[in-house]
Amino acid sequence: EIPTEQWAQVVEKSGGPVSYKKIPVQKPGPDEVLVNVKYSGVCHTDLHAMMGDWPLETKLPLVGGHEGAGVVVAKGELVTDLELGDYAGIKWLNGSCLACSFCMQADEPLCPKALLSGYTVDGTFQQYAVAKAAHVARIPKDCDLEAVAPVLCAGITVYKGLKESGARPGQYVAIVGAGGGLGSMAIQYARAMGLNVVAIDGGEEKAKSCKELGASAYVDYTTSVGDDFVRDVRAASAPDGLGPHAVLLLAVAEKPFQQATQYVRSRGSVVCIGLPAGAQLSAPVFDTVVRMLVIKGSYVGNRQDTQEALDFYSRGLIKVPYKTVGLSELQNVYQLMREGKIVGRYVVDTSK
Ligand code: 8ID
Ligand code: ZN
Ligand code: ZN
Repeated sequence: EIPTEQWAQVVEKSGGPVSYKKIPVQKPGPDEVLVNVKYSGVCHTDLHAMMGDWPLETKLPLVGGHEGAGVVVAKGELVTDLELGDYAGIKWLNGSCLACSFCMQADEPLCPKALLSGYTVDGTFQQYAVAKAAHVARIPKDCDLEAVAPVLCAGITVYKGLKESGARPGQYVAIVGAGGGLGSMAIQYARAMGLNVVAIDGGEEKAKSCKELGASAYVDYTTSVGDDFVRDVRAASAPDGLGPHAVLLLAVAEKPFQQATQYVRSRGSVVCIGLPAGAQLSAPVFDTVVRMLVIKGSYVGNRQDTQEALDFYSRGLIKVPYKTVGLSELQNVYQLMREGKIVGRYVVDTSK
């Protein structure tokens, strides 16, 4: 009953657009599963991949997508811990060697042989996608596949980033890009982890959404600028006015990466997660030294982070707004994303 052909969105050349067409269904290798992807979230990374924004080449032609939630419909002979009919999630890290020193220490996103869904291997903007069984997310049967899809990249990534920030319950975290896909998730994970959230983004619609999701304050970067911006973020953070204990940078713009060290609290951490094309990071050495700042990157999550992030979802702690459209409408989603008009996440339904 697995068809030989299926609908997919294919990037034929760097810069796009995507074309909606029929392509063959792949067969899983010995250590792989074939997942009938029901829903896939649309991450800004998918737009970067189509545009060729980053100093890492994609495969071409490319099927993007890495927040795919679906059902296992075939598996290779070495796969013993997943059954046909199980719910599974295909995430950014499609596979890794499991033998290098990074994999051995549960840093598998750093594996030099990592396979990336929707980038170096075909991803989830198709009805049937292949992934290494070791890395697919085990999704509990009582989960709604549509709602859980954005957890598979956005959720895992921000949860890991919050852990990497070192912020502890009761402390303040500034989330930059809080109204977008990762940002909306970050507000909810931060709240569930007992943190106070200062949301930073632009516009009234995002302000409303951030507050509904649990941010205690919102700073609009389009109206609060320069020294005012630094003062406003600090005023909205801890009552002592000394700034947030951590900053999660999720925006797709360089400027906020330059600003964060100005308002973060002394001994605080700045965690870089967003990946604006060609951006540079710079910070004054003097402040970094005498205020003992930490500046670091955080990249998706490992298998344990994945299951923990899903567990927060299962416990009902993560309810992020999403809109669902047919897979055939993916190019329109990219257009809205480029214009910064998306509040929360778009999810595509692969059946239409
Ligand atoms: O593992 C990783 N590090 C990882 C994983 C997943 C995604 C990194 N990413 C990267 C993506 O490739 C992308 O570069 O994180 C970035 C954000 O992805 P997203 O959340 O999927 O993008 P979005 O939904 O478009 O949200 C971006 C938000 O940033 C705001 C926009 O208004 C939007 O809400 N923003 C911008 I653009 N400039 C801003 C500024 N100066 C800003 N918010 C505050 N200040
Ligand atoms: Zn992503
Ligand atoms: Zn490895």
